[in-house]
Amino acid sequence: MVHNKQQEIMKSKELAKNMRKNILLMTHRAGGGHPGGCLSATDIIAVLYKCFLRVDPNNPSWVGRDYFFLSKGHAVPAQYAVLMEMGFLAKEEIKDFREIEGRLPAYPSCEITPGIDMASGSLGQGLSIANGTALAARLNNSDQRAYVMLGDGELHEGQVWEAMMTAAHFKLNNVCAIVDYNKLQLDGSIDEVKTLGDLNAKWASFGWKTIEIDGHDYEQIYNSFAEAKGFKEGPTVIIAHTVKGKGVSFMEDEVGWHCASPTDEQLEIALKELS
Ligand SMILES: Cc1ncc(C[n+]2csc(CCOP(=O)(O)OP(=O)(O)O)c2C)c(N)n1
Repeated sequence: MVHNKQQEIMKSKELAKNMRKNILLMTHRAGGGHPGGCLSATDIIAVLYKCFLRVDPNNPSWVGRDYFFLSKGHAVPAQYAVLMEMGFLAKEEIKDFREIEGRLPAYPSCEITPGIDMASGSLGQGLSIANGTALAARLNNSDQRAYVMLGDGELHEGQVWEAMMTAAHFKLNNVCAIVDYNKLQLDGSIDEVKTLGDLNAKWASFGWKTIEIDGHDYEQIYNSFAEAKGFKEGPTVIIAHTVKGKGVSFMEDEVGWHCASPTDEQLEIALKELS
């Protein structure tokens, strides 16, 4: 892909704005979902899809595609929202979120939704799957890349740390993990539930290249993906400091918005703020 960085960033910002609105519309209509963790991840996902992920909306199963695994699967409205912006899904499908009919189940399904490559919702598995696809790409002499987004609370799962060792052992330079480090879990802060300590030092000691960024700063997001792509010696993790509920004043940093849906009145206020 040839990039004009500033133009790409501007387009990504526009895309993220639409994503945020659609995340709120989906969770409002369904009366459920996880808006907080969607909104913290939105800017990163927008830049990834708009500027780096090699995918084809007209051929979602294209064998040469890059992979994006949303390991924190409860945030799937953020992925549906970007898939709508990219043309994998129609915008009218917003009404189908969490409905039995339609293609937008409450948790990601690779059997139902075009553009989704992993069933998730049970936390902890995405990095292992990214490793597997990255190894397969290597065996096929393909330059495909595997991106995986993990929640900070998700890092409480032991499987993630096994997979971290695996990626480093095989020097999987085509794996890029992103930690959505919003400092909140399901019902409390990360530090209350189980502290992660010096996260950067931990990933580094497991053999990963680490890049720490502000996950809402577009220059930093863009540069981190570019740097990860250029790093050839092993896997890279982008530790992205984010704000849960980012973009909607009354949702920001509020653990209660982990799993909740806005009322009619809250939706109206939120949509105004986002405009
Ligand atoms: C294996 C597993 N254990 C517990 C849960 C319940 N659960 C759903 S979301 C969540 C909190 C995850 O926190 P984090 O990864 O930080 O997500 P974010 O704050 O980014 O939404 C938990 C514990 C789950 N989905 N899977």
